Amino acid sequence: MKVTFITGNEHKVKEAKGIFQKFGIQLEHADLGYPEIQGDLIDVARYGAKHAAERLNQPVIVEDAGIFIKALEWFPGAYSSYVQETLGNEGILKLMSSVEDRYAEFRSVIGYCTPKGEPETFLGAVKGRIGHKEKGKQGFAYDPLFIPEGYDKSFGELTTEEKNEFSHRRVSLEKFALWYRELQD
Ligand code: ITT
Ligand code: NA
Repeated sequence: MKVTFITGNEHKVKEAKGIFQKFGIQLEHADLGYPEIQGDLIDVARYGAKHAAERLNQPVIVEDAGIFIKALEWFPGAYSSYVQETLGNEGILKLMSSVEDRYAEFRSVIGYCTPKGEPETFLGAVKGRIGHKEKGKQGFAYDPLFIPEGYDKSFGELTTEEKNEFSHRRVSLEKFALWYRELQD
């Protein structure tokens, strides 16, 4: 069983490979780029999957993800990629400097589509909090800031394998994988 993941983010590819291994799915990667419309993660994943499947003329998955911080009215959310490149983690920590409620969650939406079909989406989330400083050098982007619920370590201090046990991406990809396996039978 194979699936093609359209993404420009190598960290996502590495994590997805590890997760799919458990489900007997072989991952192929293509970095085509696809238009990202304005909207929530589900809108972006649906539109991107449909567009990429038509363009490649084969079934594909795409992912739209982000970090949602409660005290910042769920910012940066769908703007996570842009905010990471501009404000960065230092900027987020500044915005949060006098904020007591540190609650945040990562969300991931996988969009799957065939060339002539309608897109399906699969949502995963993981709850946690924003630390008071960056911790760890593993993972990527917001990982050193995010401390999952029930842990003292940030995602930046976990190996890919450890993060893959329960991350937002694990949940969304696992939902997809279970559905996809049924489809192949
Ligand atoms: P593609 O769209 O090409 O897949 P991207 O990096 O632009 O790659 P998104 O549009 O889904 O991905 O942007 C989500 C951003 O949210 C991403 O760039 C990171 O800054 C952040 N993010 C998502 N998942 C993350 C994770 O597991 N750890 C840390 N940051 C994450
Ligand atoms: Na993107």
